[in-house]
Amino acid sequence: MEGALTARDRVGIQDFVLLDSYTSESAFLDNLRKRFHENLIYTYIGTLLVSVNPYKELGIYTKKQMDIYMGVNFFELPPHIYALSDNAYRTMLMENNNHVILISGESGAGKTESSKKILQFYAVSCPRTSLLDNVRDRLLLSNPVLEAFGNAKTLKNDNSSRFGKYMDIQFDFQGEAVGGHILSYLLEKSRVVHQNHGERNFHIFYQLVEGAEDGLLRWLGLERNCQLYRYLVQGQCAKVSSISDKTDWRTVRKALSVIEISEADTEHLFGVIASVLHLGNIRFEADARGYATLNTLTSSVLVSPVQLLGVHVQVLREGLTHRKIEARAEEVLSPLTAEHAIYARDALAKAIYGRTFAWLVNKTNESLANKDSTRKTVIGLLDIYGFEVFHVNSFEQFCINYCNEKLQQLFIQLTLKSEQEEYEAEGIEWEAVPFFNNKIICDLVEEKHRGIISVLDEECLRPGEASDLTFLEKLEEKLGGHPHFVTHKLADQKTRKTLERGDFRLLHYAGEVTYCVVGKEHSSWQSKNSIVKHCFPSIEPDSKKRPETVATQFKSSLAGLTEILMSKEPWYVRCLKPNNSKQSGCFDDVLVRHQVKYLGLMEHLRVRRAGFAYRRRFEVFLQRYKALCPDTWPHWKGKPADGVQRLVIHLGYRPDEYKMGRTKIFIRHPRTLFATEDAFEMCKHKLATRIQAKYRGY
Ligand code: AOV
Ligand code: MG
Repeated sequence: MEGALTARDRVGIQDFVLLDSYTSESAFLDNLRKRFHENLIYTYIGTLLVSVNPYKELGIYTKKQMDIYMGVNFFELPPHIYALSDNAYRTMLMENNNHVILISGESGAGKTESSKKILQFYAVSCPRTSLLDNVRDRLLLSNPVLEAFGNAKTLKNDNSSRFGKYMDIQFDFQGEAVGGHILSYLLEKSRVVHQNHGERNFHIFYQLVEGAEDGLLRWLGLERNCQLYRYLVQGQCAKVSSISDKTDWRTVRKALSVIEISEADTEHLFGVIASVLHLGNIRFEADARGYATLNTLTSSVLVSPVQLLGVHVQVLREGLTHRKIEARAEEVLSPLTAEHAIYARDALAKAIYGRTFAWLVNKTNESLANKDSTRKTVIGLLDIYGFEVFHVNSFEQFCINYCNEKLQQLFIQLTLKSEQEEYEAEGIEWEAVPFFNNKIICDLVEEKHRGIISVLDEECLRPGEASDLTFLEKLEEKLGGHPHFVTHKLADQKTRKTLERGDFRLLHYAGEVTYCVVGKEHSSWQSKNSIVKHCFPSIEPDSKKRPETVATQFKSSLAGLTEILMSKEPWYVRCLKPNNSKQSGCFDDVLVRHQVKYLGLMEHLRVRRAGFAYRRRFEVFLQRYKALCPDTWPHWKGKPADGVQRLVIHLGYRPDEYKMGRTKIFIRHPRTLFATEDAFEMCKHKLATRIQAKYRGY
């Protein structure tokens, strides 16, 4: 019928690899947009999953949907996060190895939601023995707990992750989820004491004040009114329409008991949280010499934190108004000015909160730990804070965006670089696909002796002499010539956008960000406070070691993370944000095009399209499928490559479907492998029936 749309016209295609004009960005975008308006938020590029945040509930995450996707070949059903989860899971079982699902995208693109859907899929759909039901509940409920303490409303996202999270889900040989382990990365602690306009502190504070039972509030010395606490109102948006703090409080309470945090520990936990709120309300006055004192009114404010933290009132008073100086093996107390006392108070609040978060992650891990020592395979889930640019960007954004650079670098390494290098190494004819390698930006940040972090470290070792401005000067001196680095002096020449004196700008893979260095001294050192030591003796860092800056610690923890990720077989979910107003049904072409570009999706598609979806070493391939060909069964005596050749000819592979490399066979489409896998299953089944029949015959 003329004018009628075919299904393909209407809903687009579900794998970009099949797109006719696969090099055209506009065609790519058209397909995404078409699907988005049909509520089809998932599209593949081969086995990579592209997801566009729908900003509305779609009803595609039901138990029924999970069942549909469980155990079905990847390309037989419409694209779904469950299909990817299931594929990773079955490959893990089949090959008995570890996998990792890397979820990336900018702030608000849907990473955390994706990771929750994946976890739910594993916890709900995998085989189960009634024995371990509680493990699955704990896995699921670890989420609301860590989100309450580690997520907050920002301008980009009402539930923004303010820490990086890597979680291993452990499976036994039968494929049952039997345990988990969480690693957390750099929590944005500054939020505890300061929030920008339109942002909130961590959810838990509001949940506590809004949701806690009257008795608990009284015991904590709190009133049911967020407006009374300075740490809660700086962003002027204590209430958020999309969030119900009361309901969330109940969920968190239940979750805390499911992950077996005792009543006593829970009490202590809320005691610490409440004491942070009390600390925030402490005010200082200057005495005649300008030194900080606590006025009488404030002294009564000290009562609650003193009780809740279990420190002596004099210790807290001194801790807030004095600084300890070590002089000739002696400790001397030196008084602080009123202004510095505020820094001391805020540093204490941040440190307490940070340690509490670390404690909570530890507790959660104890509860998720699998005590059985048999070997497990794992699927790792990486959900970090996404790339973000605000009006004012500080040290925290610098760390977050650096983390995103590292993840992009890993993606490039694994999919674009090593993939192409492998074809070359294996002697497979290949036309190189050019791509932007962001290694240059990673180096700019982390390179030894000349990267930004290294300059920051140097400056931090010169207390007293160094300042924000000398730091900037050093950066200018060392990095002035770098194409991705701009300062005030250089701004005009490079981008023609002016910069404030105390700022520098990085040209990140995902866009330009201007960072403000003012106040960096206060965010770059680990605080060493005796009160914190007293409250959290077990997780206090070793004081004998040379102190490291937060940035250096973060750099090494990211290096550790990269190693973990590299040791596993990767799967990718690339999340896209359709608009900047958190709205459903609105697809902003310019915004999405920008993300498609910087995420390297076009390049990925080109490599995928021209390349091979599947590859295995000859030995491994032969070992698995040798029963399918009389020539190779039960043993192949010749070279493995020849055996594989014999095998695939017998299976009827077309010549354009596969290539023989030097050590591996490369298969173009997954469907070829699926057909082989199906044949293998049939063959196994037949063999088993034959053996059974023989057995019965005796
Ligand atoms: P993020 O994790 O990528 O941002 P989230 O996963 O928190 O982003 O998603 C932001 C919001 O978008 C969620 O709170 C949901 O309201 C909505 N959303 C995302 N994915 C879906 C989906 N599949 N279905 C329905 N709604 C969705 V950040 O942590 O800020 O980097 O740092
Ligand atoms: Mg998130």
